[in-house]
Parts: sequence; structure tokens; C-alpha cells
Amino acid sequence: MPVVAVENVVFNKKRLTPTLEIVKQELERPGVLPDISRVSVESKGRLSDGNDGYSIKRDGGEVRIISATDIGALYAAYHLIRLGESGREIPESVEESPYYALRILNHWDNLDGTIERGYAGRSLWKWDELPGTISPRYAEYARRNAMVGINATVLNNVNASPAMLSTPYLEKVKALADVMRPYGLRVFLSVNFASPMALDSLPTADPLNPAVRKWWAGKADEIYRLIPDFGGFLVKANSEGQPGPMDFGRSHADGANMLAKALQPHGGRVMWRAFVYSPIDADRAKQAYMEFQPLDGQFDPNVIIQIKNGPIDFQPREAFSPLFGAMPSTPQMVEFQITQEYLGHANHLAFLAPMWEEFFGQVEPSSIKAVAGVANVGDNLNMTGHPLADANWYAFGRLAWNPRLSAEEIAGEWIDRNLIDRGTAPGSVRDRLVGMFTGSREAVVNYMMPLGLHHIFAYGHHYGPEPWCQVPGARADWLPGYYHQADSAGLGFDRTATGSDAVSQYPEPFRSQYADVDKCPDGLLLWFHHLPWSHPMRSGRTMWEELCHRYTAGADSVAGYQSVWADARPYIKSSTPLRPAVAMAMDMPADEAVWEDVNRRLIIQARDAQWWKDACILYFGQFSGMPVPDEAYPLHHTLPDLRRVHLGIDNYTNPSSALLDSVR
Ligand code: BDP
Repeated sequence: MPVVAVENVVFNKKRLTPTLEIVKQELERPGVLPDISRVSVESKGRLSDGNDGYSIKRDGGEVRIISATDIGALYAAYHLIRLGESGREIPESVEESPYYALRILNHWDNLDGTIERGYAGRSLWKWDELPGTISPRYAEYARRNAMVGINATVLNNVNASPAMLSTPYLEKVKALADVMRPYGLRVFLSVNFASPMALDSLPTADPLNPAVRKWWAGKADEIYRLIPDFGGFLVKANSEGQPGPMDFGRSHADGANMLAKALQPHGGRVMWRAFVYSPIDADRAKQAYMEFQPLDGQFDPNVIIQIKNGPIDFQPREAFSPLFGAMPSTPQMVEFQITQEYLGHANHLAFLAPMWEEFFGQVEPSSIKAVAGVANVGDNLNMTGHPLADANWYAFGRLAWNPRLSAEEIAGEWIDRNLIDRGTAPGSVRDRLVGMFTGSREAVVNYMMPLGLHHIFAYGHHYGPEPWCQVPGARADWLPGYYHQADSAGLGFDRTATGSDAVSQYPEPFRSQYADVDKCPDGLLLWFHHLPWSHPMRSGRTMWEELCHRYTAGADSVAGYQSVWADARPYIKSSTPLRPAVAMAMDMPADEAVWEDVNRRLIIQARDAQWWKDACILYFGQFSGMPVPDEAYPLHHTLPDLRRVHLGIDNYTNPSSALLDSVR
């Protein structure tokens, strides 16, 4: 295909805003748009609150972009670039507008440079250098968000340091906001509810105390003086030891509304998280609903309740959280996790669009107001650790823009753009890559926690299997036994009326479906039911056999990824924008370096899958009293060996491939 540089990008304005300057630079990059000689951009140029949609009209080699806002024009430019880079024709007419007005990343970055549950290096934000030194990576980051339509970012961890709101840090935040603004990225901050006490020695953080309210109003004024388009606050309160209004005998609504009132004069908003579970008797899966549902209607209009997709915690598969739809008078948003805390960190390929597609199949997209994703971004060369994990950042943005896109479409788009050239790679190579992506999340579910099992990880780092894990003094609901309930009678958590009755929190038709063992989907069976090992499954297998079958299938699929990847090797684009996580041999071309990096991780993933399979089959086999079916052999490890594996890792790093060597 002939590649013609766009010679002419013309605007309906003489003076270009910083955003339109970016539009110009992007479209004028040589080779970006095949066959296009002229682009005219008509942006009405309203700064904010307009819809950032756009239309694109093509007439032969000429393209017109029409948008209400400059950011809309930027999104249109990236749309054109996406088409160009993925080898697609520019259609005669494109009409796009974002489904959700707020499409936001949540960083769990700490001020000391570590990232909670981050696996792509250290924080991208170099707080020590800011505001004086502005790393070029900030703009690179903002650009990558704008390319997929993400328009907001929370810079710091929900386990928030009060120092985030101190004046020196706010000046650093301002510097970041200034870089991100032209890319349409609005900055938000996570706040620590006890900040007035920690920063200014107030005797209380009681949300009804006038001095506390004044403190927050003053802090909001200070922030908006520095950052006029500041987005607002994200709050984790009274959860996992974080301070909150309940420390002062007040409710979540009291706390959220106090912050909302401080932000309201400036147009800011509060995202108040519903991730709460106290060590009480109730099933952890029920607690957020119990605590929040009764508060429906009590929140100020600029408060939005941020709910994790599932009721436990970002497991490979969860039922959706029953809180969705249960607070009709309160705006809600979903929190997805892009970083793979429970899905193999940056070592495993787990393309997450199918998980989010599944969520939107259960929770009607129009019933929520916004979408947040916990970022998988760090300061690795490629920002995502696993080179293919960029596809999850991308998929999050695409689905926040349009939740009706299919996982398969998104995978295809991403692969064509980043991995292979559709024109030269054989269709079968592309099809197998797409299949590897779209099947990878189910593969992880199968080799880690099939049939609705959940949270059977090793304590703390959430990487390897430890269904046997016991930690003296630990909270029961942080330990696997709480969730799998394995005994000689069977396996799984009874959440029906005979058990915790969590099913009763679901609306129909889900309630009846989940409660009925014959109607409950296989993928959620052990989430909702404690079933005998001999329970007959739809497949004709017993539950025990099915469990072994799934573990085997999961491990087999990921072992097969290495051949898919080997076949793709000659076709990886030399122009791939992907990079390895860390600098590889300096003389290695990008495509080779990326290929090698991914290959290394696929090998780790296959070994880890075997580890999971062996650990779970051998451990649960002690209870089932039934033989391991032939298809599950060979098992590579013994249970006593696996029980000796204790990963020397913390929350922040990827386990090394040498992990299991000690037990071989
Ligand atoms: C869990 C993480 C923990 C987070 C917490 C949260 O293990 O590190 O702080 O969620 O979302 O997934 O607040």
C-alpha cells in the first residue's frame, strides 16, 4: 500500500490550542495515513463538558474531521491513526461518541515510588523530581490514554498518604495536570479521610465538625487555584484499615457528602468506593451490599459510588456485584482491575476484554454512569511489563468508550495495529493470535480457579496456588479455606438459602438462576453452591472429574500458546510500537525484542499453570477420595514439594521464572 504523508492539515481556526497543535503533529507524522493528502479539522473548540465525539468524512484522498471540542478532534485524529496503523481503510463516514462521559484510570501508586499491585516497574510519577523536571514519559502516557479515549486519571493509591494533599505535592500534581490537559486527561486524587488530622493536626476528621468541613473546603479551593479543571477525589474509607466517617460514628453518606460539598462549587466530584468488608459474621460477598444499599438516596448529586465488578475482589471469575442496580437513586460506576493482581501479574497473558464483556452482559451498561480501571502502568520501558498487557489498557479504554464492542473485535484491532501486518501475515496466524487472546482469560480461570472457585491464592502476594494456606491470627476471609470449603462432603461456598443466602441480594432472573444448582452456570457453580464431589455435571462428568478436566484444559491451552507465538514470529511487524519491558540487547530490533520478551513470559505461564493444576488437583484430591482421571496426567509435582514453595516476593514484583526450580 503506498504511504503518502499528509501534507496538509488545515484548521478552521488561526490560532491553535495546545490540543490542536497535537492533532497537527500527529497527523503530519510521515506514513501515518496511507493515501490521504489533506485533512481539514473543524473543531468548535469548546473546552470542556461538551461531548468529545466526532465525525469523519472521507472524499477520496481528503478527510474532514468535525467535532464539538478540540479533544474530540484529537480523538478523531487517533481514530484515523488507528485505522492507518492497523491496515484498515478509512470509511466514507464515521460517527463516534463516547458512551460514558468519565473513562478513568486508577493508579495505586505510592509517594515512595512503589505501586501497590503493580508489576511493570516503579511508579511513572517521579515525585522527587517534580515539579522541576518533567519526564517526557508523562506526555507519552497521556498520549496513550488519549489514543483509546481515556479521559481521566487518579494519580495515587486508594490507600492514600495524607501527604498527597500537602502544598508541595499539589504543586507536583499541577505540573502533571499541565502535561496531561492537552490530551484531554483530567487529574483526580485519592484522599485519606483523616488528612485534616495528619496534615494540620486537627483533633478530629468527623465529617460533621465545622472545622473539618472548613479544612476540606479550603483544601479544595487551594487545589482548584492550581488546577482549575481538577476532577475530584477518590476515597477508600473504613476499608482494610483506612480511616473513614465511621471512625466518628458517621455514615459513608456523611463522609462522602462532606467532601462533595467542598468540591461542588468547583464542579468536582467524589468517587466513593464500596469496597468494604469488616470481620463480621456475614459472608464477605454480602457485605458491601449490606453496608451501602440502605444508604440509597442519601448521597449528594456529585457523589458516585465506585463498585468493583464482583463482590469479593477482582478474582479471575466472579459473579457481578449485587450492589449494581440496587441503589436506584444513587449514581454508580464500576471499577475493573487492569493490573493482574489475581491473574498472573505481568507474567501471564490474560486478555481481560472477555471478562469485562461478561460483566456488561449481566449489568446493563446504561445502568451505570462511568467506568474506572486500576492501571497496569509502571515505569518499565513499555509501561505495562508484559508487552501484550498493553492490550488490556487498550481494551479498557475501548470498552469505556463503547461497552458494546466485542472482545474479539478489540483483540483483532489491537493485534493488527501492534503485532502483525494483515497484508502479509497468513490469515491462520492472525486467527490463532486472536484466539489466543480471546481464550486467555478463560484459560487462566481454568488453571487457577475453575467452576466458580475463588481466592485460593497464597497469602499476601496473590500469585501462586495455596488452597491449604493457614496463617495464624489472620482474618478468616483472607484465607483460602473460607472460600473453597473443601471437605469430604464436597467443595464450594453455599451462598443459597441453606448457606449465606447471598443469592437473595440478586435481582431476578439472576437470583433464581444462581440459587438453582441445575440452572446456575458452570462457571459460577462453586461460587454459589457447596456440591458433592460426585455431583453430575452437564458434561456428564462428576464435579471432581470436571474440576480435573478444567485444570488440565487450562494448563494445556497455555502450553499451546508457545507454538502460536512461534508461528507468529516471522510476521511480527518491524514497525511494532510495542517494546519489551526492559532494554534487551541493544542491537536487537524491536520486533525480535518483543518476541523474546513475550516468549519468555509464555514459558513462565505454562510452568505456573502446571503448578496451579498440580497443587489444586493434589490438594482437593485429598478430600474427594476419588482417583485422578487419566486425562489429568502427568502431574509434575508432589503435594509435599508444593507445600514447601514460599515465594520470596512482596506485593510489588513479578516472581521470577526460577520460582519452582527449588522443588524440581
Ligand atoms: C485488593 C488489593 C489491595 C487493595 C484493595 C483495594 O489486594 O492491595 O488495596 O484491593 O481495592 O484487591 O482497596
